[in-house]
Amino acid sequence: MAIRRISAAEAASLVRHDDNVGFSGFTHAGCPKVVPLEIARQAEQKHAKGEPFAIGIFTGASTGDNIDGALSRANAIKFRTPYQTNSDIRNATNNGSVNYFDLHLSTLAQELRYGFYGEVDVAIIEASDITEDGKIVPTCGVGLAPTIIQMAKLVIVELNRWHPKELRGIHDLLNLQDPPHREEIHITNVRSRIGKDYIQADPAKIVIVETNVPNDGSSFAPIDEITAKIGENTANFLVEEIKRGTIPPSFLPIQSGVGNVANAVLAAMGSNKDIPDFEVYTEVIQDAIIDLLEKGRITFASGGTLTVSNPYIERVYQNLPFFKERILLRTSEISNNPEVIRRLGIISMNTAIEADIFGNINSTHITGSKIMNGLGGSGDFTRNAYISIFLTPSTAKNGNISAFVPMVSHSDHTEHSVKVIVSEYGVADLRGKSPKERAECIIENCAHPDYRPLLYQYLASGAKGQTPVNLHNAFAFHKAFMETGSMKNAVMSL
Ligand code: 0RQ
Repeated sequence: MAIRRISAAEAASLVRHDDNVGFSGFTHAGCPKVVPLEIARQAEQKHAKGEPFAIGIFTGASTGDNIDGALSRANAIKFRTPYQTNSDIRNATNNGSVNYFDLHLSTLAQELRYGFYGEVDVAIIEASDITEDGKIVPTCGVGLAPTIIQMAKLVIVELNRWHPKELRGIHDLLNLQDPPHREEIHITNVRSRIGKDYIQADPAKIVIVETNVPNDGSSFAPIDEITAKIGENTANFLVEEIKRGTIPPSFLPIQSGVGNVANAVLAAMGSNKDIPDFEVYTEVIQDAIIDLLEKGRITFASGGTLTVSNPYIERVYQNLPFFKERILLRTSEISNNPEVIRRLGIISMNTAIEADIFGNINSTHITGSKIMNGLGGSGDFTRNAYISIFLTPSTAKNGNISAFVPMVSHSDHTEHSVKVIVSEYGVADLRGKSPKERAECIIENCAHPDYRPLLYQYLASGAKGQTPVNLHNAFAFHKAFMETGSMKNAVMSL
């Protein structure tokens, strides 16, 4: 029997108040676009009638505005995990109207299967193709799709004709076995394939909504002087590591984080002649990776998503056979898997919001309390990398915020996992250094010169001990920013 085709409104009406809903995709790529908008519209109608309506949301990572934006504006979110970047859901989270909990992206699929977060009632999946016997081919981002399809009682497939059905073959899809006898994940190089190019679902639980809607991929900020310099410093550091033999001459696979800084660093690596052609094993494939695949500087990219701007996705789709030979899209459980990251010897490069002078990193919170985006995969990679690198401009907000502070206002990655920090001023190689040596290295090489005297003052005020912190002054920078609008006005009590 053919799978039932229904309208988006009819599909949305199958989602009930209090349901837990899993959405496919990772960032805006691969997310369903039409049904969530309808869910938001129907939620507003229910609220107007005084009826409750809110759902729990599981995703691969951030989503498009049609999910996080529309559903938070409609007050239709019971809880949300993991990682988000939409300003409306960020505001709703920070004003307490959305319950958001953050976790390492690699862990969510297995924790869903373990039952930590209850049932998955509905899976809503964007597909580029589907067969009548239930073989679902995702689009340009995968995320949790195999797990939520397996667990859900109802699978709503948005068959989006904007994506070519010839995408089939670009994915490597599977669910891992559960402990205690999980076998090794047999990925021994970035090109290894261990799964299928589709997800099998029981056709009896599928309904299809046909759509034709473009991605909402916006462009990256142009590379400016500061991000270009961070890129150059990172590339030069990697070249020196090759020269001293700590990175093999054939090089190692690269993970690069999300955002403008990471995009700029990849571009700088691509134009540095002393870095050999390289491979990428990452979660987010951004614009710079497409440029470098075309130039042959990147020879293969394994990721979880093609989070590229729309002109770039069109370039990929116009030359699909070329890119299918060079790109593999995996689930977040595999793209970010600690076992694989450790085995392949990934060099991780992620962006910090702030770092403290001892090497602890805050990737997620502004002045301790307000969430920015979330942890994403930064922890999956940082804790398991061959070398973990953090990148950051030395200041933010016209120089009034120093990215290097006495103590981070929120801690995501500890001094034990962070090996190298890079700013536009230079590179702090923290390997083999005591906390005091790390502090001097970070202040001297990475902090903005305007903040170095204050940071040295803080260090000098530190208590005797292994780590010279001063609990009276630890948040002097943040306090000065909150009270005067600039960390430059920090006062140390000595
Ligand atoms: O704000 O946009 O208002 O100007 O933060 O900063 O410098 O443009 O950097 O786009 O690379 O994002 C850490 C947020 C950096 C991101 C973060 C303000 C700054 C600007 C953005 P404006 P930039 P990026 C893989 C890995 C965590 C998840 C992760 C992120 C805005 O990289 O979310 O690594 N990382 N995932 O002005 C106040 C500070 C600030 C500050 C920067 N100290 N205080 N504002 N900003 N530092 C991907 C996935 O997991 C999917």
